[in-house]
Amino acid sequence: KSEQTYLNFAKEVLENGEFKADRTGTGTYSVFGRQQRYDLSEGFPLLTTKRVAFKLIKSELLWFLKGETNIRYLLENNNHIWDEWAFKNWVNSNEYQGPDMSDFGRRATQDPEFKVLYDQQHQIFCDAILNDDNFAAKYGDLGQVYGAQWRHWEKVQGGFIDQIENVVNEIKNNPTSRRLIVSAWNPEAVPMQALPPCHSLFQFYVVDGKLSLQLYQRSGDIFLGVPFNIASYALLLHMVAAQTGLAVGEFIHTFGDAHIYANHVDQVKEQLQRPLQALPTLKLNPAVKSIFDYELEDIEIEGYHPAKSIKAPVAV
Ligand code: UFP
Repeated sequence: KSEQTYLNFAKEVLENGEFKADRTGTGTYSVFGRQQRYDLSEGFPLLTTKRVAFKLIKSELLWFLKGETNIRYLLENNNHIWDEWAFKNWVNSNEYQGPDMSDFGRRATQDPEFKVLYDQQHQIFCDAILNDDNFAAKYGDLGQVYGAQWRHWEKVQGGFIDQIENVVNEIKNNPTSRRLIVSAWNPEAVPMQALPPCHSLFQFYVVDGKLSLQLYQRSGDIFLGVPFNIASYALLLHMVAAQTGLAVGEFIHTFGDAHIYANHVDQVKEQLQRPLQALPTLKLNPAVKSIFDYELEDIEIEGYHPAKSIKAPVAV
């Protein structure tokens, strides 16, 4: 049922989405203002109609929760989802001596000769981040991304706010609160950000011993981004529930601009044809006593038997 909720949403956007130009120049079918509810007691909402790389979701979420903003941790775990943002800072710096990498995202998908050059430079970049501390400090740090906003929000008068620690304590001590909010949206930072937070804000809710989480996502790429985002926040909800002694309730996914890129339409149609499998279950190590102490091996997904992945170009 959970997965059908996502598929129905994708189908509705294919049918009713308005064609809308977008920042990336790709074009999208888009709707504004939608909401899906996933009851986590039905199983863990990791799609089975295509393989979703849970390993990457896990290491990215732990990276956020550690308050890390340097991609080195991700690279150590073979996670390359944030590379482009850091790579861009390097190739735009005057220390960069290699071939011209301007507009590398688009050119790497369109020009096979350029792709070879890009892959080489990308490899050099990753090796340097992993092996050279100074290089990593200079070019691996993404600054104002989720890890910083969640764990050390900079106060105007100096000092920092740890929103995750605060919200976990509030859930324990004051579960009826209507102020259980973590915000990543900082209007002061937005003009400096290459990617202003897609997950602008989330709120927790406790009733009947169950914890629910609602996310407001300002912009969602339904085919590539959203399956990741659902699993990531469902995982966060499980972890916070485990650390506050609550059962899992619902993950409620609320959208601003929800869109299917024009070059994902065939892939979405293919996915809609596929049969559903039973959802997997999530196992968290019960010995972990703090939301900040989870490591990769403490988080496991069981009974995941997805159909094969479906390739699609990422809009950059
Ligand atoms: N996007 C997601 N989920 C994410 C993420 C990005 O769907 O977690 F980081 C997509 C939404 C949009 C693009 O297609 O990336 C961001 O572009 P913009 O800032 O123009 O909304």
